[in-house]
Amino acid sequence: MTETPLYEGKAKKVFRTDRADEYLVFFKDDATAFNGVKKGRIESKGELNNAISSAFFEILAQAGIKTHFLRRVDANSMLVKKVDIIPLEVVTRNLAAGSLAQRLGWAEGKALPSPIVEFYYKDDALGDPLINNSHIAALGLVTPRELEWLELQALAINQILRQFLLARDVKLVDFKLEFGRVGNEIILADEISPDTCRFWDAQTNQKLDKDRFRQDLGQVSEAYQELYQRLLNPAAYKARVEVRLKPSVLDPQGEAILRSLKSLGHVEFSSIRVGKLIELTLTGDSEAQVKEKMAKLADELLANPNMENYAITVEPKQ
Ligand code: ADP
Ligand code: AIR
Ligand code: ASP
Repeated sequence: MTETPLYEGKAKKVFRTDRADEYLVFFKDDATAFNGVKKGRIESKGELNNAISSAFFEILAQAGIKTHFLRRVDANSMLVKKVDIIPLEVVTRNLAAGSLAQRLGWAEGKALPSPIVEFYYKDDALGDPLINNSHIAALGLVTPRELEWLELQALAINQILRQFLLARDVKLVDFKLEFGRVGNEIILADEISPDTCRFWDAQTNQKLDKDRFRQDLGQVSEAYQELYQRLLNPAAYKARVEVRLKPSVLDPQGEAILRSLKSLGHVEFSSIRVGKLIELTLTGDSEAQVKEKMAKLADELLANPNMENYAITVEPKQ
């Protein structure tokens, strides 16, 4: 590793490593807002954002999302795959806040009927302007197909993070992603942290992100710390396993009920299947991890794979 960074940005430094295809990313305590107009420092932010981003990248990788994250190296640094960053900031929103609330005159916290994905041109000199498909095509940043994929990827990531956070009593209000090219693939890069997301306490709407710095709300470092603590807590999930006989298997229990129904005069019933519903509450790391565990248990214990099919649903326990 060389001492001089290859690049120093507002929140991170990027270093070359011994390997041509890997970078070391160092998270700084420096904070800026409003395109660098407001400057400051947030105590321990570098360490916290490194830890928080690492945790999110791991959760996403478990759920099948390709990311640049390789491993956390020390308190402030992570090793990543080197990518060519696509100069697009992909913002996904679940609740109105920040620039969206301002642009459309919506109250902060207004629920959106479905998530909104926006694209901003990543260009500090221009102040990262909001752009649409036509601008993106004219700028030649990605192909229309790639743009569609980026939007779907952002929505998939939203689902994964939202569930994961809700299970830890945090609302994911909105977040910004950056993607990069490596070979002929596009993967998720940069960071996912309170610098790049809005997180609110699910009960009180208390802000646990950089808005505390932007709006001078105080307790900034404490909020980042609180968010990190919540990520570390194992969360509670409710799992439902519905077990049904395979269509080809006879269902004597069902047949008996059908006969009784008919003998009582309910001639309108013509078919029946009897199954079982198993509901369990358990702690886990993420919805994906819990689902995987339940599938394994269903195969081994809860269902008879020769005769029965099963369906698993997992949701955060509220
Ligand atoms: P900014 O450049 O906006 O001030 P940072 O201070 O966060 O942002 O600097 C980190 C820079 O590294 C960003 O420009 C980001 O796009 C870039 N970057 C993030 N991940 C990678 C990666 N895997 N490969 C190459 N560049 C990356
Ligand atoms: N964001 C956008 N540019 C830089 C960052 N960090 C993030 C914000 C917020 C979301 O994108 O942190 O989570 C939307 O920001 P805004 O300002 O457009 O409302
Ligand atoms: N990251 C941008 C900046 O540093 C925008 C923001 O977070 O408000 O100015």
